[in-house]
Amino acid sequence: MKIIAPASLPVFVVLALATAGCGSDFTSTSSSDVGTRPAAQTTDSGGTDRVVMRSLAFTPAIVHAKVGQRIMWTNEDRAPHNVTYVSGAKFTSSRPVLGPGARFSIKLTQSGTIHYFCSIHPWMTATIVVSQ
Ligand SMILES: [Cu+2]
Repeated sequence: MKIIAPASLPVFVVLALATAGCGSDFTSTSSSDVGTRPAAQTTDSGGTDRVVMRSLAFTPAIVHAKVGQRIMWTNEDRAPHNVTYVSGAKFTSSRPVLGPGARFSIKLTQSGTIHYFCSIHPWMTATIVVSQ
């Protein structure tokens, strides 16, 4: 069964604020996946960068993108996940539970560095670096 929630679903997870102070180690993971990947590999013709939730992690953990592009997350785990805003250019977090196979996307409207995490698994942190 697949349920598509309306984009207007107001999801503000207060927990994000409680853990926002622990962001200093955001860049310490998954360096093996970031440095060697050509920029074009994660960007399709529509200007969408894709991030997967897999093995209880966001991959890639750091995405470099441009204003106007979209980011799309796909849950490839058996566990539920979510995309919860922490800091940087504001976006509306996903609904609280993205089940296996579920997708969520946002459009990047301003430059800056976005930090987000999965509030179900708070160690799942990741970053989007948005440039003009
Ligand atoms: Cu999760």
